[in-house]
Amino acid sequence: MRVITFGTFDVFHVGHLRILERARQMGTALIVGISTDELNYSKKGRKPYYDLSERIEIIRALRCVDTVFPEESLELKRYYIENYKANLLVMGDDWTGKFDALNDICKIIYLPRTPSISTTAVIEKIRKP
Ligand code: C2G
Repeated sequence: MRVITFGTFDVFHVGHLRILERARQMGTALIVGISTDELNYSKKGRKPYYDLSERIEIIRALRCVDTVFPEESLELKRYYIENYKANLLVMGDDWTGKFDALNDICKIIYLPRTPSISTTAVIEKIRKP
């Protein structure tokens, strides 16, 4: 089973690590689409703290990750899944139901997010005097 997942993974934290490790355990290879800075801006209305090349470098270095590529648009999932020959799409449960239309080409699993941690919370905590 080749697993694919997507995300920005800005200011990498343990919630990111856990979903990647869980996704990898569900198959034999893990492919990760990393949102471009422009896609993140369109999703969240702000530039990521780390730019795409830094985020790619970090994710690529993880033991649980086999392949990384830039995710340029949310609408290109079908193309990416076919291109990377993935047969399982894993997403955090904040996306539950959003990608179900792809179930004709792959299995889809939404995993629970790690509670109480997010990139925004980390940045706010560091900023506090
Ligand atoms: N995540 C998690 N627990 C957290 C925070 C994040 O499990 N506490 C998961 C998210 O559910 C997601 C992954 O980590 O599956 C990456 O999170 P983000 O960088 O916030 O990615 P997101 O903006 O959801 O991008 O094509 C879809 C998008 O590109 C997904």
